[in-house]
Amino acid sequence: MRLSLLDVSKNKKIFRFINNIEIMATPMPDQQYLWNIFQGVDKDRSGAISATELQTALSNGTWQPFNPETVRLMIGMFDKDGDGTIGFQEFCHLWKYITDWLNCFKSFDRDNSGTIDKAELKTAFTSFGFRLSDAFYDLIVKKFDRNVANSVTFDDYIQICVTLQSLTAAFRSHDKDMTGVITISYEEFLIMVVRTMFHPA
Ligand SMILES: [Ca+2]
Ligand SMILES: [Ca+2]
Ligand SMILES: [Ca+2]
Repeated sequence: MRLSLLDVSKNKKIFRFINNIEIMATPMPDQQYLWNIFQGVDKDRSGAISATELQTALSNGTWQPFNPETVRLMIGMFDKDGDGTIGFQEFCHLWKYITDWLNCFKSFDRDNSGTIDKAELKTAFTSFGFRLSDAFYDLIVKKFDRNVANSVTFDDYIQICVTLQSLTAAFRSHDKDMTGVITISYEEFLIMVVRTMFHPA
């Protein structure tokens, strides 16, 4: 199987993405402030935040529930002790992660519509170092256009960015000679997708 995603010069720029996020990164607020938020999210006062509690607390700017895939993705990333929930220390890192993503989202939502349209998405991804065709952006917006408004909401935006980053990293791990083209077997392809796309419930 032959896959071509990015050329060499584009590949090198992917890491700028992380730098961009750092530029926009907010300083960590004090523990008391975060503790108050944590207690507000922990509705059943169990001392930990479940996927349901996190989903309820988060808003994508519409009346629709926050994308459960994005919630699962974030719990998977920040549940360091692996108990399936988010404890307070884990929450502090998660809170910062969400805030940084929100700042990133807002900075690319040029018309302040609360959603990212195709042109805004293209500007965002181009600044992250991706060079992708209009057909690709059409596909992404069509796939995530939940409100039939040709745009992407905050929760889906996180999922798109994180998934694309993971897939690009997986691609790069096969692209040893940095040509932007890889040759992989069917099973290697499946392994790449499963590792990237599927997260334990
Ligand atoms: Ca709880
Ligand atoms: Ca945990
Ligand atoms: Ca917008």
